[in-house]
Amino acid sequence: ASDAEIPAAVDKPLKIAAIMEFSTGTFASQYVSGLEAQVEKFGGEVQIYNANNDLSQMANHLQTAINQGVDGILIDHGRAEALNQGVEEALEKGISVVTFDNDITVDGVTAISQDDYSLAWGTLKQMAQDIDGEGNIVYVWAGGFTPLERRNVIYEAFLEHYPNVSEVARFGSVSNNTALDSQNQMEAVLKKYPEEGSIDAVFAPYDEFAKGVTRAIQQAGRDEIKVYGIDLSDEDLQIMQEENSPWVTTAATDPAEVAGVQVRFLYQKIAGEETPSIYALDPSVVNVSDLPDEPVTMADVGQHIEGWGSPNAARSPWMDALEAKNGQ
Ligand code: SR1
Repeated sequence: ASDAEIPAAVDKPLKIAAIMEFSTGTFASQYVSGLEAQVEKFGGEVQIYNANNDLSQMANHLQTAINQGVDGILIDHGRAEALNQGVEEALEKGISVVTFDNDITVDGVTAISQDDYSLAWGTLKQMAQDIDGEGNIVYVWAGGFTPLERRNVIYEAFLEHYPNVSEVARFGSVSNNTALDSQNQMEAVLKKYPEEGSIDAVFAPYDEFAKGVTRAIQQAGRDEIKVYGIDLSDEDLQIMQEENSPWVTTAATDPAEVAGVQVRFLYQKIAGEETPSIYALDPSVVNVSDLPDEPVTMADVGQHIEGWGSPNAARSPWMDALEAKNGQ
């Protein structure tokens, strides 16, 4: 462990609030585990507020955290129009704020992302190569979520760049059961396009979308249709590694690492250190063909995918000492 001096402001059990728009799905559960692990390593306590996809509830949760006088606030998803006012109030009261996956741009806040533009391009580039720049595709998408809006910018550019690729169907919604909804919606599309070769690929830029469409394709016996997703979890890896799985490519970062970076920026802020206004983690493209035949998990995916993970982002020298002091 480093012997760097621990700043007094973080050398105590801090109270952190995590204000989340939703907590369903394997991305969110890995993200929450990552938050809890990093805060615990620093000897703090994190309270998770889940708004169940309700933006006004999210704003209420933010207000509650401010009123409780927490030491720092993490915001996950949500939209500026609902949260800007609360964020400004938190800063006025001296509470540090770090955001992830939203469009909040208030001075003094650090906003992190997974570089959604690279995520989308990584998986779409692989799709373009696999279908040789032409074919019929299905797009799964829902508006109103900052990461999906950013991925959509790249999708629109992709369609312009590949004029011989046609979108034959589009659907999508984010709910408490996004995977099942996507499965049902994909089943309807498959009924509308029953002939082999009528659909070449699906772009499903959220793993809950990708899981659902993969199940629908498998159950319809239409394994010739390939799925290009975004995100990765143990469950996703298992589905992708099934024999002849339609889901062949995904682009992702490690959600637990995203959370770790967000917590570390927050502690840096509380310690009075300079932090950037924006920070984007570097995603990787994961092709099933790059994985071995044996089952791979999130714990060992880095052994097969070059550049996976960025464990040292937002790490100050005193963080080792703080973790050692808290027995981690
Ligand atoms: C509804 S937004 C879903 C996305 O949030 C995170 O950015 C994950 O990557 C997921 O795809």
